[in-house]
Amino acid sequence: MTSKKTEQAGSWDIFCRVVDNFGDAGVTWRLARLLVQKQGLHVRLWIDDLAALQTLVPELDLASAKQSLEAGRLEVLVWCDDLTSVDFEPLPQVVIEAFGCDLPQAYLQMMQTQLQRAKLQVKQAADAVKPTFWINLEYLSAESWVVGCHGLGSLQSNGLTRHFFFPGLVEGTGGLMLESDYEDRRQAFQNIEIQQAWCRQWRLPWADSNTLKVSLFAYENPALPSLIEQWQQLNRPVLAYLPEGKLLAEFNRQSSLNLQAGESWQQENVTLVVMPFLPQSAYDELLWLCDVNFVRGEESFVRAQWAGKPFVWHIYPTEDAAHWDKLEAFLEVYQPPESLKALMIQWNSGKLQTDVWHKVMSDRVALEWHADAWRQHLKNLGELSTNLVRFVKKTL
Ligand code: TRH
Repeated sequence: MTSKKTEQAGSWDIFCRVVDNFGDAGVTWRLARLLVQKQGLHVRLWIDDLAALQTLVPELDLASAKQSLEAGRLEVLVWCDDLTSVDFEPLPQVVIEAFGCDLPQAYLQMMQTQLQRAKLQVKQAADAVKPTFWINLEYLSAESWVVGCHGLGSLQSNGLTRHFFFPGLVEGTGGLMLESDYEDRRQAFQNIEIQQAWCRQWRLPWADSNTLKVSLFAYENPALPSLIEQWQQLNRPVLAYLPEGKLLAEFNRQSSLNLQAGESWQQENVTLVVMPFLPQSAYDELLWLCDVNFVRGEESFVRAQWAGKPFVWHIYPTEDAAHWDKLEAFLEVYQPPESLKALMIQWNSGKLQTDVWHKVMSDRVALEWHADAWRQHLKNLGELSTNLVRFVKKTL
């Protein structure tokens, strides 16, 4: 007979509140799948905005508050406000609170009761109840204080300990997430026929290496017209893939157009193709296809780094302007060639100098080399889901 304790082993909960956009859902979804597929765990992902996740994972059913995937090893549950209707039992081995999203009170109370029971049973160690291990998964930041805080435990007033786990770009952090088959997929995608088939599947034009291909995922940015003007000064075709969303809305406003997915806009050598928002599982291919990738937030920023291609990061802007410190910290560890550094800073400030793209293009070989070397560096940090499981085992 399976005891409750055996059922608990190897099962993790992840809680996610979507603040806005797709980063919170994107990170927790990727983590849930990695914990299932790479670490062999059972995972329940509790998310308060199923629609945000469904944009990334179209196979999810918006009408279903509880659905099962990966042969039952991954459950997606809607985290609703009325927690009395939700059954959390049994508590898992580990709970991940994503980005300080505040675990439900009822859940914390159960953890507290479980801890008290565990303390009473401590003498019969062999079959004692093991308290759920509580981790707060933090946002990615390259700031130097992160290394000092990664892995720390903080004793709460209710007697529970909350552990802080930081993804990161340097030694002493949790690293970044990466699927086991990523490198094989990336290599296979070098094949032109595979690229063309992928483009056909998503109804996107394919272009040969004479065309500069760019993916354009960013927040609203007044610098877009200037970027397009600078592309028009190049003596080669430019094809930009612009996903539906904030930057497209800005482009439509600026140009008094109403471009939709599937439509394109052309002026001189520059073509903008509006693409539907891809499922998360198809987004890497877009990054591999392009010569330069504009990315934003956290998740696409990480994927662009793994892609090993030059990229321009539009950082998530915060009201207190703390994002500038974070951008500076990233540039400090990433150490890109000066031209790319200038472009990233100018793109984030919404104003480009007239020759910034030309300078980037002149440094193209150095930029490609740098992006590839950085990818190798990231690999050496170890993969986040593996580091996370190791951290739990070590701390327990
Ligand atoms: O959507 P974002 O702006 O998310 C942001 C950040 O995560 C930010 O740190 C956080 O505080 C804020 O949300 C609340 O950008 P991000 O993080 O890149 O997430 C986008 C996700 O969408 C990522 O998983 C990649 C994916 N994506 C697709 O799946 N298909 C697409 O076509 C595109 C363009 C992106």
